[in-house]
Amino acid sequence: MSSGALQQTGVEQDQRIPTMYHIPVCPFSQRLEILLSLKGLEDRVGFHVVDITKPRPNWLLEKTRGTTALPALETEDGQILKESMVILHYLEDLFPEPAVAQRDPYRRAVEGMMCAMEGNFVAQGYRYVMNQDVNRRDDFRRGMLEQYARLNDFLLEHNPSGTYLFEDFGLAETVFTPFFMRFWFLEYYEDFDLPETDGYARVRRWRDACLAHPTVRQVTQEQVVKLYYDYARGAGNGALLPGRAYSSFVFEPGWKSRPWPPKDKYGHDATDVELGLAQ
Ligand code: GAZ
Repeated sequence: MSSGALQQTGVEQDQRIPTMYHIPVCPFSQRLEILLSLKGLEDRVGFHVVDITKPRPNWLLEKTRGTTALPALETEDGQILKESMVILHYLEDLFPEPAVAQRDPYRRAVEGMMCAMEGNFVAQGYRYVMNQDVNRRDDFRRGMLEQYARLNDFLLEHNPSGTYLFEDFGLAETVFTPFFMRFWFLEYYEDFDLPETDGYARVRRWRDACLAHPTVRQVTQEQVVKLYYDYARGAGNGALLPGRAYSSFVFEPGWKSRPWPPKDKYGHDATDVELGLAQ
């Protein structure tokens, strides 16, 4: 569970606090967990876990008016907010102290420009892990490196000698770190890592500091590698692969008890039994 020590509330939750509906190990939800952890406010939001491998319950679809993507936040007075970036800013406004986002207009704009780079970065990493054509591996690797090079250049422009975008781990770090963690699946399934060259030194320093930060421990590398096996075989979002009865995102059996999946994602289809999902 990515909710860790966070409070778990049911449908009959205490309406005096906002409630987050989320999928464990969802990187978009982890952004909100990191933000609350930075503020020391984990207990000010209730967390309700939703199983991505099952159809959404009707009571939840009613709340979201039919959309299935999570996270969704139910405010104290029962309004529904969607989109992790929107919810991040809402929580930042609702609980302004300590500030995680920049307050100065110029700095806020710089932070905003970096956050605006997340979409392409995320999309490239997921296209890469989901690629099933062994002949296209190099194209995806190059595309991923180009994304890191852009981040490197941005950091060199705005804070060449620092570690984070500004002095401390802030909003840009909150937005990107869950994907640095998900991209552990690229190390495992694609043998991808940043080259140890000057062209990536600044973004490497940033990424490594983000990964080492005490507020980002909601998921582990082992958990990401095991749960995202199906993505590495081309099936995203809890979808079932041919010949399989269980998604690698199921809650039971828990990921800790399962063996590490085969590293060669272009090899044979691992079975439910081989993945520790069935006896
Ligand atoms: N833009 C939304 C946000 O909150 O920022 C995205 C939320 C989202 O995609 N949530 C996923 C979900 O609920 C779980 S995490 N999916 C089930 C459903 O029914 O929609 C997905 C991607 C992607 C990269 C990562 C993920 C992912 O594309 O990890 O595309 C759908 C999903 C690059």
